[in-house]
Amino acid sequence: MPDTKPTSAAEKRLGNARLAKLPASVGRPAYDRTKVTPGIVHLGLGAFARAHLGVYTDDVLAAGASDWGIVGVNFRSPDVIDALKPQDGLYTLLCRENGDDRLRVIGAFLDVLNAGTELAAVLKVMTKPEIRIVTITVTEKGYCHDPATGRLNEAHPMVTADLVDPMHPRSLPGLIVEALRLRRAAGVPPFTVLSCDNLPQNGRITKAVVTRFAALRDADLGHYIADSVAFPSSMVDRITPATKEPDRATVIAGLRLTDAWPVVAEPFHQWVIEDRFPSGRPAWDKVGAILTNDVHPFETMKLRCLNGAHSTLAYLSVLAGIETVADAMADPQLPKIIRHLWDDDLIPTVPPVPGTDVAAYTHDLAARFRNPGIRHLTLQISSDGSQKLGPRLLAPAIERIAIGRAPRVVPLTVAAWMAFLRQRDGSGRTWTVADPMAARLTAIAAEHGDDPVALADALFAVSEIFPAAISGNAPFRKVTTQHLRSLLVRGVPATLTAFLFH
Ligand code: CS2
Repeated sequence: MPDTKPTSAAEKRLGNARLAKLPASVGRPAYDRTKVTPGIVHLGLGAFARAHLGVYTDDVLAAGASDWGIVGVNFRSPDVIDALKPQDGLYTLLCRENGDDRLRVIGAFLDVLNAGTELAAVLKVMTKPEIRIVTITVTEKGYCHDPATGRLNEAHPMVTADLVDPMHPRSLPGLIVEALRLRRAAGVPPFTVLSCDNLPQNGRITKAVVTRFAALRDADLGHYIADSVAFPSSMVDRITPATKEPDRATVIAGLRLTDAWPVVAEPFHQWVIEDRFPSGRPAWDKVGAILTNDVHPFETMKLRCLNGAHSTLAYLSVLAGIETVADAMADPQLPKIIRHLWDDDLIPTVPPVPGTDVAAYTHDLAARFRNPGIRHLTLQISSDGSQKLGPRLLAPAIERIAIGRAPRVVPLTVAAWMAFLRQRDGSGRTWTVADPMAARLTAIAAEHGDDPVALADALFAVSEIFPAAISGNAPFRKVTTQHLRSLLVRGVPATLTAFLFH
């Protein structure tokens, strides 16, 4: 939220003391918060974790498990800490569907800390025996990995800095390793590390970056972590657009109190978790989560069908001046493109998913994308394409290519992403690329400007994004370059018309 300035003393602020006086229509913690003790440290206090992990855990606490409260830790931005600390960690979930707004105050976060300014306190809490799980939502780029290989990027500036000064970590792997080292030194068993980010086999990637960082720091510590720490994978899902000022106004009107940073989400939520928690876990399965031995089919379905469609809609929409996913779904052509993406490129790559018909799942996704109550900005989803394209779209494209089937829509998405990197369209509209590789990618786009062949060639050469199976595939490159030329010369609607009537 841009506007988290301290509220005036006269303003009534959400907090423990005011919970009992909330209007009857507002949901609230159905348990005594003073009796709850922390069992989880959560890293990354973005809106998603508060609308997902926070809500599932609030339900668990309401069911009576009082030893699974959460301590929330943010890495850099102090804004969310400044917003939630004066509210005793409380915030409101605004759940929206078709004009139906429901408000619920979530109590699962008992405290919030800033790893940048309160590192000693963060490490102290992470070392306590009662903390049995560390959950993570830091987005794809927070793992400091190389998206093309899933391994630690050892040249990442935060990784190199943390290796020089490992007791004052700033990166995710650095912080987890230091906390595990301190626990070991104190004779405290390790916590389980649960990634809740949109990465394929997110537990395996987390284990890879954490153990590699530990090994670079100290080989023995690397072996200890590899052998004794569990890194289950999980698939997470809930569409959670960034909170905007009108959302906050709706919440304040409903609460008759100020909430500096509520979160907005759709009603749908899903969580599939690999059930590997040597030190125990909350009964998330009793409140709707699926605990399983194998997350892979679920995560493949979600990451490809939901997130892949999101990214496709995002790049084409930003180029076409369409602001939200719901608006994109009202476009005459974009929903047809997404249907082709699902039917031709993605659904055939999804393994059988227990209890789920994947085609029906995509029809439900289309309905979720149309939800008019959710103003999910296409520019928000366009961020971090260098991290997102691989797992969402290039991986299924590679699988299709391997069995001799040319992906149809993925080259169009890649072309749209390439055009998007120019940060402008033909009519003078501009936008900003947000991506950890933005400087390099936008420099390439600026250098090769309006020459689609040179632009595509230069971008396909970025091996951190494009594995050889894509960049070395002549038909994929050719079709992508044709789409790129069309997008630059004719624009989005004419390109989509040509695509659909081809
Ligand atoms: C989106 C996701 O911003 C994005 O890249 O695709 O945040 C998406 O909304 C969530 O994964 C839904 O569960």
